[in-house]
Amino acid sequence: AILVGMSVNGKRAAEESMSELKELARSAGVEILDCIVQGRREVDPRYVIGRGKLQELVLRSMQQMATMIIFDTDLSPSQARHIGEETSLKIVDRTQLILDIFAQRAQSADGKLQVELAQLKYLLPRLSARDDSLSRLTGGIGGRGPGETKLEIDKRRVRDRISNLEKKIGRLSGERAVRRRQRNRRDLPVISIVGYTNAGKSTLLNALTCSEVLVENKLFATLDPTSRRLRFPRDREVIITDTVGFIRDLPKDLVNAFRATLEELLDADLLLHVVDASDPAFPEQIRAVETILGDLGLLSTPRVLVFNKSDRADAAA
Ligand SMILES: Nc1nc2c(ncn2[C@@H]2O[C@H](COP(=O)(O)OP(=O)(O)OP(=O)(O)O)[C@@H](O)[C@H]2O)c(=O)[nH]1
Ligand SMILES: [Mg+2]
Repeated sequence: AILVGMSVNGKRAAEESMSELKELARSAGVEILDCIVQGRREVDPRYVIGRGKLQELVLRSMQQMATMIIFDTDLSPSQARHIGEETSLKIVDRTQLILDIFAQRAQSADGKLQVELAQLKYLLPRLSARDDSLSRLTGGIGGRGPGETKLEIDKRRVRDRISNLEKKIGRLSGERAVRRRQRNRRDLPVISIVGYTNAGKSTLLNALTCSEVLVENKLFATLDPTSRRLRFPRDREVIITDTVGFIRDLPKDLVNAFRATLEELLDADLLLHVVDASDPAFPEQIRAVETILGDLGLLSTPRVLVFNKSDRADAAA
């Protein structure tokens, strides 16, 4: 794939964003052939990077045998369509890439349901955008039923599946609430580990509780929350929970889909916010995590910042 970024907010921001996109691509198992950051005063409404630049990009992709272009911005349904029409390459945006990683990682039944819901929600408006001219043509007849087009059927199927998934996830969140209440009755304090993806949350859980949950140098290694008991020397016991990592501009459908698992955080008596101190972008990452915590209504929970990877922090500075 060729990665394409835009620097509308200055060069530094674009470069940091591009290095994160590289990490995302790597985590998704995509081979990166080239990275391009284009300086533009504003986003081209139709082709994002401008038509001339896009044609240049198509040439370059042929030389490098790339089959995919990954945009570091989110493409509107119509931009994706226009760019797709102009090239014969697979066009992927940042949200799609994140959804793809989640889909590859989802292990548990719960995780799979939640990812599928987010993917379908992303897909739905894109089905209708492509269908634009078609629905205008067929709409006038006022016919449904036998005259229904394939795309309309597809759309209806997707919608049915979405409401089906939402019901299942709703039940799930009910079950989790019951489980949490039982746990709370046992009156053990709950500590939740939160933080930017790849900051070292699972590593911390393992270190504190001598467990062996999956640790990987990839983004979004953890999707499903894991709880462990931690006994302090003087017989005090707490429950400690590892959660899915956050990222800047986390797709909203994904946050909503993962609400069931993120609700676990509501019970936390203390949040450990793990920070990768060796990443030059860590201040932005702290802010991104705090924004998401705010969206989840968690800013009143006591929080401790944990600066991790301090062993590498000096090398980075
Ligand atoms: N150098 C260094 N590496 C660390 C440290 N802590 C964790 N890592 C590495 O950082 C990578 C990510 O660690 P994880 O524990 O999987 O991170 P996470 O926050 O759980 O990540 P996600 O679940 O993907 O969001 C792994 O390769 C760890 O070995 C540390 O203190 N120093
Ligand atoms: Mg993890």
